[in-house]
Amino acid sequence: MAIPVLELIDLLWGKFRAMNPQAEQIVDLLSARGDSLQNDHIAFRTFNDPRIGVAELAKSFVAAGYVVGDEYHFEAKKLYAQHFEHPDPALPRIFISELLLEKFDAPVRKIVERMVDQVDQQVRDDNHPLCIAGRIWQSSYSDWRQLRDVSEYAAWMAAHGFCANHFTVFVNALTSVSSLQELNQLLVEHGFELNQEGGVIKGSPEVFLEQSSTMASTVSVQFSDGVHRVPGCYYEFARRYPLPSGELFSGFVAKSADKIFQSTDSRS
Ligand code: OOG
Ligand code: NI
Repeated sequence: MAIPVLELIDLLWGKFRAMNPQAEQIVDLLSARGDSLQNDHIAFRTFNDPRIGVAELAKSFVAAGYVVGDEYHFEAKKLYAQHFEHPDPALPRIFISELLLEKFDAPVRKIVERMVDQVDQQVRDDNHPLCIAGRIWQSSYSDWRQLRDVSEYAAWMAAHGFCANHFTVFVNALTSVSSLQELNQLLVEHGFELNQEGGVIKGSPEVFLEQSSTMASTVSVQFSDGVHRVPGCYYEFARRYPLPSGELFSGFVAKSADKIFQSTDSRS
């Protein structure tokens, strides 16, 4: 029997919260204002190696009834992504991206291959889904730095592996703020640092989606050559607008997502 998807989401949330105290503080802040939070989506990252690619990560969600919604291309960041949605609107969307390894030179591919070769296919089954497996490889801080120079995304993967990269608050369901602007202002007043890339709010009502996110706070990671502080996870906020059909837009906007990825950029 596979882990029921709600249980899986709870487990993912528990790990995300432990790694990202910001999230807990933001939940507390909004709860104290009478809001209970709904998740718009949960995002995962991976490499396009067939052993661990988008399709592999999506397995536990597809088994639970999720279907592919749309796909997205990020030329400059060398990424490809798909989103998945469930017929039950109470379940969050799932956004999974993968780094296109063939677009990197041999030394970079070698570092990633050394990590992916450590993934034990034997321990993967319905009860041990890849999406929650954590960092199932040894990597060094020197690998991290080398990867960071060509792709912040690759470095993030080397440090953290498989976990929720971010959860996303569904802003439409909040009652204590009436816009994403108002939520952002509240967060800034409480000392949270927001991703400013391309403006705090990515998207607009015209593209039926507005998004903002915190900057990932740094966390200590045990690398094979010592403990180092690197960017961890972040929290995102999304407000959706109705399409001409009256239905809320359910997809993602590549131009906005491109900037949201930078919420885990290192700043030193
Ligand atoms: C994903 C960034 C894109 C969105 O909602 O557009 C995204 C990531 O940082 O892995 O989550
Ligand atoms: Ni997102």
